[in-house]
Amino acid sequence: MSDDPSRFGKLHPGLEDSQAAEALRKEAKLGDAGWKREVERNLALGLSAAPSITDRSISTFSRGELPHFAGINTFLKAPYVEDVHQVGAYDAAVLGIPLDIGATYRSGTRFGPQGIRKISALYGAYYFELGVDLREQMTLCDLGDVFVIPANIEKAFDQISRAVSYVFASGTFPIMLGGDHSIGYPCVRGIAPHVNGNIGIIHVDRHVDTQEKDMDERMHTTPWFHATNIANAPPKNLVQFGIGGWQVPRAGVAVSRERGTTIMTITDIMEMGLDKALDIAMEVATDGTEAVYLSFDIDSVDAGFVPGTGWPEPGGLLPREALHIVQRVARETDLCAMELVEVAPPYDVSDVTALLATRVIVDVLATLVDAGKLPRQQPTWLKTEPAQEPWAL
Ligand SMILES: [Mn+2]
Repeated sequence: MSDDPSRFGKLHPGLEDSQAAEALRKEAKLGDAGWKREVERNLALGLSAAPSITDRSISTFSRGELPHFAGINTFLKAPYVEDVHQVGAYDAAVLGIPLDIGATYRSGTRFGPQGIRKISALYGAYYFELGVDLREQMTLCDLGDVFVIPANIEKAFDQISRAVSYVFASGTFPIMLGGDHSIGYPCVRGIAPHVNGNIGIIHVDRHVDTQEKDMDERMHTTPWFHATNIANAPPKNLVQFGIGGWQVPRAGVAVSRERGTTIMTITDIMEMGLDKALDIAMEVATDGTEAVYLSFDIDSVDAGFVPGTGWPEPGGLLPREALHIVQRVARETDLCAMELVEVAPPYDVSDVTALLATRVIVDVLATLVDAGKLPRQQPTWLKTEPAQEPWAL
């Protein structure tokens, strides 16, 4: 951290309006109260350091961000909030949903939340490009994982909807770590009763996931059939972005056609350009809706970048395109929650899949802060009364 934020060196005249120059100006304005609080806490809980250590902000036991390789990892080393009743005190909350019995090929996403948390320790709270410091500008917690029922997907769905409903009704921005994509349906089911108006869904994926059943059950190939049966999550506001390849089942295509969901393939995106395609996608998801739900399947990215996933499909998005997509969605829509699904650590290599998943999430958070949407204000459409259980659908 610089000692004197008024000191600026000379920039190349051609770069004065660059993102990097703006990032330097933004960094100078960031405070460090959050960092100071963290150091104070680390020293109080973890003992002051050995006398030979000059930097007296270091503690004996690692209790905060540093060292990055140490510690018991929550997401981004955010505080673990064991008492779920306290979640409303935070602007955003991470909850793991370690469910993979909806997988129809490789399982392993039950370890997704752990895998994402583990590699998220690589990151601090500061994002240079947007000049955002999450530690200084918002509050984030990790609620741990939902108790899913590993031998019964419908009971697992009931648990997931109940968990998401509770967090959402508290006014906190929920971030769900999957888990396979079957969780998309119970997540939207948990949110829908708390939105006074319609929800649009932006679904970034290689697969449509719109068939009614797969092998006689609701699986990770079926979430949007069921989610768009919810009265205030209509199919006309479901946009499916990045679809293509040889793993799009015809049963799902027929449903998308009949219901009029909006599918945009990678070729569509290439031909019209990513920004134009995104303009259309956001127009579909926001048309007549109050809030937007972001479902990001990590397999939307080209299989070469995300080996740790259940149904890898070549020809998908580049990582930087994926980050551009979620940043624009976070900035330009009224995003109410997000899920990051299909990270399967047993198939991952050097944690690269989990690392990209982490990036997608922290880029959303940083953008929400940069756009003035976090810290959270109580949305006008939020209904905080408990949802009715059992769930109707
Ligand atoms: Mn997929």
